[in-house]
Amino acid sequence: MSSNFHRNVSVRGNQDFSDLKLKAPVRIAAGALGVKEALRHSFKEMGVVRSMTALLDMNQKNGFSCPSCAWPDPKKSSRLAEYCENGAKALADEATTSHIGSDFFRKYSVEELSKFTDYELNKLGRIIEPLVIKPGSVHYEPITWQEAYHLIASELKELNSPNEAIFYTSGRSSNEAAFLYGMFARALGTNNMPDCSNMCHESSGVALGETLGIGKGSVKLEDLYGAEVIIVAGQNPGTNHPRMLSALAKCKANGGKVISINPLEESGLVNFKNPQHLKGWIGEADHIADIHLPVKINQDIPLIKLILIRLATLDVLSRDIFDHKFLMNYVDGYENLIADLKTYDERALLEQSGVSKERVDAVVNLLARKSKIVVCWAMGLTQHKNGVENIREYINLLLLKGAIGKPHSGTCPVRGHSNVQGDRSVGIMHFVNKELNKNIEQYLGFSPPYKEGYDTVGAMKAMHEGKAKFFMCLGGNFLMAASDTTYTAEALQNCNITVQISTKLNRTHLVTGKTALILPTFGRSEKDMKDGKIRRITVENSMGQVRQSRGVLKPASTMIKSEPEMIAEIADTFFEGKHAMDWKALGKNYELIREKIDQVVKGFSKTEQRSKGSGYYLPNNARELDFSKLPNHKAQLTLNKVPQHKLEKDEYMLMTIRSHDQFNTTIYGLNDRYRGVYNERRVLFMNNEDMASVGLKKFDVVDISSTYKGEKRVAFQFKVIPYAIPKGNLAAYFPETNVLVPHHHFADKSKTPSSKSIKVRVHKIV
Ligand SMILES: Nc1nc2c(c(=O)[nH]1)N[C@H]1C(S)=C(S)[C@@H](COP(=O)(O)OP(=O)(O)OC[C@H]3O[C@@H](n4cnc5c(=O)[nH]c(N)nc54)[C@H](O)[C@@H]3O)O[C@H]1N2
Ligand SMILES: Nc1nc2c(c(=O)[nH]1)N[C@H]1C(S)=C(S)[C@@H](COP(=O)(O)OP(=O)(O)OC[C@H]3O[C@@H](n4cnc5c(=O)[nH]c(N)nc54)[C@H](O)[C@@H]3O)O[C@H]1N2
Ligand SMILES: [Mo]
Repeated sequence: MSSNFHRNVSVRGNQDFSDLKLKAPVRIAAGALGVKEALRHSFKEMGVVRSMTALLDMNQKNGFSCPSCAWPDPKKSSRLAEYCENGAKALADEATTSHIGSDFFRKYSVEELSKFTDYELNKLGRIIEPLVIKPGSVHYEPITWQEAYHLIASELKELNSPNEAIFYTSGRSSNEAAFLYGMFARALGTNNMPDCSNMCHESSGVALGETLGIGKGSVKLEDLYGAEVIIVAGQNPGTNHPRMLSALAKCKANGGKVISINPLEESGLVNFKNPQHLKGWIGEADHIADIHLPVKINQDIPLIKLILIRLATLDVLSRDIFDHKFLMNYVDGYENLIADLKTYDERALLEQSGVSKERVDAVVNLLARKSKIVVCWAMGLTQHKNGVENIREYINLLLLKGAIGKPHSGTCPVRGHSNVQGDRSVGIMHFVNKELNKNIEQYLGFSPPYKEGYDTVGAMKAMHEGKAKFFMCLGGNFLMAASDTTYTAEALQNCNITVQISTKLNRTHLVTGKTALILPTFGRSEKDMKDGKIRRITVENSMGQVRQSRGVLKPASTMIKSEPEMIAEIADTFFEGKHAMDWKALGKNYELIREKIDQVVKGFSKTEQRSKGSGYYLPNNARELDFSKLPNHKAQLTLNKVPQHKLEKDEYMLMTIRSHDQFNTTIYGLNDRYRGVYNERRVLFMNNEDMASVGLKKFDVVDISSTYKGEKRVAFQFKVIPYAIPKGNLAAYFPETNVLVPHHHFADKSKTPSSKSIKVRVHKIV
């Protein structure tokens, strides 16, 4: 395999096909099969004793917070353990007893390692000592922690400006680590803090900020239980947030209805067995979605507009479909919105949405008489050019119905990484928060920068153009997570140094700057001991609740360090002990970090005590109906354009989605049983009629290409499989298809890469 990259590394890994098999999709999510899968993974990776110790403490009050998604824990957690198959897989993955140290890296060069697939790289196990690869060398070798700190400090000192340094964060870290990391970047003098949420829920943050004055959701878990209608839009909870299915089932048991809006009929939404109840093991499955609207990719706006028009027509007659009292008191823009809705043609909207009239009728009839409505959403709405507008259109629906700031109604952007929301709260952001900056000056004693920094796509470009030379990552797998894989690889290789704080090996460790460091750290399930005591950290879940987390397992090695401690040591080495903040002390004692967070970050207070037990909620202005930060002190209805994609005759719209056996770029296995796919990830889901019309048969091998601004990008060799997906639409897995997303193809305002709407062509090669 030849490569254009230094050290001859490959950005793709081995491309041989495995033995692809298709079966009928498993339609029932979770249940006994889910538990069996979870235990199988755990026992294989960590053995029975370690597995049971960890699983019984996960998401329990004195245990640790699940490292997988950010779904909150119920008040009364079930004795059968509050975890799901994916949480257990994430745990097994981080607490695995397979380890790799310097011997391993002496044996394999980075070129050889880069031929492994992402699945194989992850399987190698935990990294157990700090490592460096020097310019001219092709092997990682051991380095002491002190040498690593000094290397980082000296590279930082060589920069012409602090803005040549970039500090990326993935959402698995703790509030304590993220706070120190963000404050170190600011103390150095830069706001270059891209984070995974730029690629994830940034569109939600922007849309919610503009319309409701807070970039987070407004509901608590209990709100879902009593909702009359829950809309699940652009989200696949059976795979990505399985514990959410219990909340949906509870809502239904209380008489609520669930509407799914998704190009695919995803398994968890069809049938669900709750493994936490006996009935879930032996009894019947709950049917979750009452109505499924198979919207075409990125046609949510026409669909919701149509629903709003139909509701508005009913409201003209009875005046009780919309909540006029609520609109009068709390909402701006009603007349404008109604006038705008009148300019659309219902038939054209229906046609564009791809949904049948009967199903739209059913949704209109249901919504007309209900007011307790929750909208849940994830990447199916955010990762489009108009991601911000997508979400604003759904918020229009909630505002018209008065479904904000009342029990059992509101917004529920379902977060991805387990602490992505906490990271942002405590200061990981590329933009400037003036209030935070003032508090930093007052309580931390230094002046933070006031110039906006790079977000993810900005960071890629800056490195590519040679404007940034130092790239550090607090977790994550930047190369594979970011768009435009080849461009991102070139960007990383332009750096003088890339530094990864990681648990496990991934491709970002192989396609690196001239020098690269791997600083191995604890997983959340592991005991972080200092002077004979276990230290605890805090995290914030998807609903704004802050709680403690404390590891229970023996760490993978005695040579790894905690994230807060190593960040503090780096800062202390850089400042040579001379800085307004006492970094060394903070790195030792996290209580001191929590004190600083309480002083500096709005809404945090007495975290030391209040994060114990089930934790505490951060303030939420939308929940209180306080819109004082917005124009006229009111929530904002918005006018959102219907998207026009202008596809060429041979172009399709492709969305890049997750399989059931992965956590983002970490590939646990090659199966996606909920979609009936086994042993292979390079597959292209295609509508049967589309296949027939271009003469493609099951398992034909194709290349997929995208052409933007005259540049063609190709994802090589995918096997076509027939699937129930709207005509003209395609789906394939992320990150294999990230090569197709141009670095300049992102959402307006939020700059979230448009990884769910990529115009592509399909070329048969075999
Ligand atoms: N097991 C597991 N859990 C995870 C993750 C994981 O990789 N594995 N990742 C975590 C992270 S970081 C995140 S952000 C979340 C992601 O959670 P999801 O957003 O559920 O993940 P995706 O697979 O990206 O799924 C997007 C869904 O949106 C639908 N969709 C795509 N385009 C459109 C559209 O235009 N309109 C509508 N209405 N629907 C559309 C797709 O069919 C798919 O069902 O999950 C988190 N939890
Ligand atoms: N095409 C396309 N691209 C996408 C998406 C998509 O749907 N389609 N989704 C986007 C989304 S929603 C997200 S959130 C991003 C994800 O982007 P990232 O957060 O950058 O990627 P992950 O795959 O979650 O990172 C996995 C790595 O994190 C490290 N890790 C795991 N646990 C820990 C820990 O406890 N501490 C530390 N320090 N490191 C740890 C391990 O080394 C592991 O290899 O990808 C985005 N990219
Ligand atoms: Mo995410």
